[in-house]
Amino acid sequence: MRNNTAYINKVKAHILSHLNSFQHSATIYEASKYSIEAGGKGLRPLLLFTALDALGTDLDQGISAASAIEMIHTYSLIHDDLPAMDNDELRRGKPTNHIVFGEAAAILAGDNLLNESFNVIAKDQSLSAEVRIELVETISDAAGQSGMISGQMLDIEAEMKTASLDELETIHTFKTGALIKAPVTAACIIAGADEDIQSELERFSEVIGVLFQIKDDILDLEGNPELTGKNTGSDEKKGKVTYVSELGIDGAKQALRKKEEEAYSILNKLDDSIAVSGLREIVQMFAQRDQ
Ligand code: GRG
Repeated sequence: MRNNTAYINKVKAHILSHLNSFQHSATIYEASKYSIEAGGKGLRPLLLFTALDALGTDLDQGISAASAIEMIHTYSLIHDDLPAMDNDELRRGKPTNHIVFGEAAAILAGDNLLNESFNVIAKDQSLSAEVRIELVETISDAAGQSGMISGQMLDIEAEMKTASLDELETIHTFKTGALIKAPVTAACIIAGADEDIQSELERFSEVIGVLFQIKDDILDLEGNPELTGKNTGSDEKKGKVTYVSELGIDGAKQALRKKEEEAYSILNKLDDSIAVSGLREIVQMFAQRDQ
């Protein structure tokens, strides 16, 4: 796991070196760089490297896919913070991209990161053309209308009405879950994983995707604003339906524990075939994070 954490720095360096290699606008480069360097935890790259490790594959092979997913995650946060969406002035305790660079540059920096994410994979000569195409298909499915984009739209529409818990789960499966599943699928593609192992690992990623969101809602209410970079209770104040608003704080904590148990039980089943200890640490980290 420690080794995988070092790889997150490699990912950020890889993204910046890619962006710096052929840019024509200093503003777009600086605005893209600002959010890549703004202190994201790198959970999605960490998940990709940990899954690769579990599958016994060289972590260097995951750098382009991990970079692409982190770039898409970063773009989604830049756009999510815009006045037309969540209208947030702080992210990770720092001024949001549009506050520093203005709305037009923030929109373009987000667009830039999305487009360049696929370029990073296309340019990775260490992967076969077939693997690169499969990665582009998986990651664009997760980011586009089959995943995050639809989730974001459903979430915006849900603010106009009272969403049920089922609707909330659907929203998060697409909005947040898709980009948590993508690193695991990407690792399986790169490693050429056995079909059954891939399907169990994907089920695992779906469970920790929900766990991640429940924890996010708990932190939104109880977290330290200096660490999380958000106003405590901010989603509640915006009238959004959350796991906490639906289940109460104790119910949300119980739901979190249930997802933790489900994740561990999948890993216990996989224990004979792959090296699951790093993935166990990820469950712990997702459930116990304070930011
Ligand atoms: C605008 C196209 C578009 C999509 C936005 C994911 C998303 C869709 C918006 C983010 C809103 C949000 C705060 C959701 C809660 C879960 C989440 C994605 C939290 C941030 O992820 P972390 O904790 O972020 O991995 P860091 O800052 O560590 O990178």
